[in-house]
Amino acid sequence: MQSQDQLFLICAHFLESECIKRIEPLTSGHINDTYHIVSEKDEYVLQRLNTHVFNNYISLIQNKVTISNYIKKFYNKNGSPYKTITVIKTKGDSFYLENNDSIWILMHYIRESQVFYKAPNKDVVFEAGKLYGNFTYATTSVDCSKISEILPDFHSVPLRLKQFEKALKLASNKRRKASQSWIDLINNYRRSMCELWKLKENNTLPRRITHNDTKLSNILFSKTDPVKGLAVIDLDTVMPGLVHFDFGDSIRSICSTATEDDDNLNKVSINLDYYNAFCMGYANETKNILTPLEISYLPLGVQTLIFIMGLRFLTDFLNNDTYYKTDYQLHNLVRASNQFTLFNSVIENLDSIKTITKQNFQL
Ligand code: GN1
Ligand code: MG
Repeated sequence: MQSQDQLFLICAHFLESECIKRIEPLTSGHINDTYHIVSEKDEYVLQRLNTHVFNNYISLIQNKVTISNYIKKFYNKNGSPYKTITVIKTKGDSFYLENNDSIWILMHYIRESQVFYKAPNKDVVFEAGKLYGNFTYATTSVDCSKISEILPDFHSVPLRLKQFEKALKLASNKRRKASQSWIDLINNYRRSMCELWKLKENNTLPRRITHNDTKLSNILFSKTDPVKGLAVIDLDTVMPGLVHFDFGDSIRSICSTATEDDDNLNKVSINLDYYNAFCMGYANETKNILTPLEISYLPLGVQTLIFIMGLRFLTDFLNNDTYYKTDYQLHNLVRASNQFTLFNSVIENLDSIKTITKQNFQL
């Protein structure tokens, strides 16, 4: 955590002539350090990028600027009700390099907004479906070769399995034993969960611009009208990918009956009413652009993305928590258990999930 004095100095590189009134940490992210800045004129989000995770930070910032500018133009042209992020420059660059090791970026804060960590009702879920569907819609014509793959193979199950196996070999007995039931689950599904990645690798499914972190709290909703979505934020992981990554990750986050950190596994399951509402909103925006083949694999996307997150949290637990920020010793194991419980619930409800998907996309 940076001192207030240090943060004031960093802000001055972006906002030379503005008097900063308040700086407060925003603590929900697992990777970067984020702050809410209030000046005499406006409000901002200041972020210190985690350069261990994002070592290709120049490309990350370029992706952010390219995609947000593209979306802004698209929204203006089409009279969209939505907004997007705006990256603010220092005198020269879109970032500030501090002491040759910390990379800082500043964005406008979208005012009168709020985020949800757990969906409060179906209307919010429908709206979330519309916003993430609209992200895919608005970026359909972006040339994927202009956007860098800043975290190569980010959603590759084969890569995540390799990382998991390495961690398993090096893990302490205690952590390995505590993970045992999930290790068995991983081994049962390891083959079937590689299928989506194969479809990507052999170009059976089209490459699109994907957000790659489509959790509920990456959508801003209006403070005064909570069922009105304002903007999709956190464009850190925008890359070329499969639409299934974004659809699956949304369902993982938005249609679970519990948050990702909940340690009461009895509370964790897939909410089918929410699944229906999300599909409805999502299909509204995307049904003219997604191909029937893409639509037919959406349920596999749901299973795969939940599996990946369980795997990544468990791997980090086995590695003694080196990647995600944690608040207590078993935090990553709790998160992994939560995700694998959700995964089992999706498997149990797979027939209904397939039917609801077909109905909404009119297959
Ligand atoms: C991380 O840092 P944050 O909270 O935006 C992670 C995502 C996970 C998410 C789980 C680069 O995102 O992949 O889905 O945590 N980002 C990275 O909440 O690993
Ligand atoms: Mg993120």
